[in-house]
Amino acid sequence: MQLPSRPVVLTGASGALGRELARRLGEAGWPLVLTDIAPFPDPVPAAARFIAADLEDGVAILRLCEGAGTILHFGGVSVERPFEAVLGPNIRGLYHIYEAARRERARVVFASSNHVIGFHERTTPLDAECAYRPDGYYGLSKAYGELMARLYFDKHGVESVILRIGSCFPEPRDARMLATWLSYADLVRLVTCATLAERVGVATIWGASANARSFWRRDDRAVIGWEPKDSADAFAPALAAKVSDDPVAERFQGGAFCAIDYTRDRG
Ligand code: 15L
Repeated sequence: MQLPSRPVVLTGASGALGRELARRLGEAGWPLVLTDIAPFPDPVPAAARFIAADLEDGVAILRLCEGAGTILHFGGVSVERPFEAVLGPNIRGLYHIYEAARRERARVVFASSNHVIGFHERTTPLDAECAYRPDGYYGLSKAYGELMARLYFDKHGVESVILRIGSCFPEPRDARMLATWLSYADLVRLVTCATLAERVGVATIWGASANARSFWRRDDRAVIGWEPKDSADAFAPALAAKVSDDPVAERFQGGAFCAIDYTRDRG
């Protein structure tokens, strides 16, 4: 595998996806700078180092990004939380990441989420340039991140690959994930292509494997030369009937996140 010529910072390294990326890219010999507010629970790969940092500490983020060519931004709050809990890591923290990218002329690979469009109905197929319909404060913070990517490209030429991740787990867990699942192996290939592609501008890509039931269609994957190799389809016999008893969760693409604190008339 081709190696990045400059160090690659990975935020959120101690989270589930961060650990997978650290392991797989570390095995390939990538020059990684791993960071997280939580300790890194695994052995640090040979060509990597781990630096604990809080995304809210702008000086620490600038320091650990020194010399970086790419920032894989997987840090921050990754599920629905109250506004005040999302604000620091996902809004101020994201600003620190983009300021570091601007200073280093680095590319950002941003772990966005399907929750930026969660309130679209499951029956509506979406292209990447569809309207934002965030399904909570978490999804809203990711939409802010996607717009931050636009701002920093238009104003400063900072390139971003926005990964609108569906459900990235070892295996799909329910009927919804037959549409939204992204395998770990497809994620690693996606991040690899996003890092190594020549020129990307701002590219937005649905982070889902090749699932026949997908809600998502056109995106910018050709820009980075990525195609998923895995699929949730083989899990359909086991999972097709695994649905919740909440009509709001079942109606919208964001699933259970849509139903959290939902006070609109359901009638
Ligand atoms: C996400 O953005 C979350 O980080 C993850 O925990 C899943 O809930 C996923 O979305 C999903 O929509 O399944």
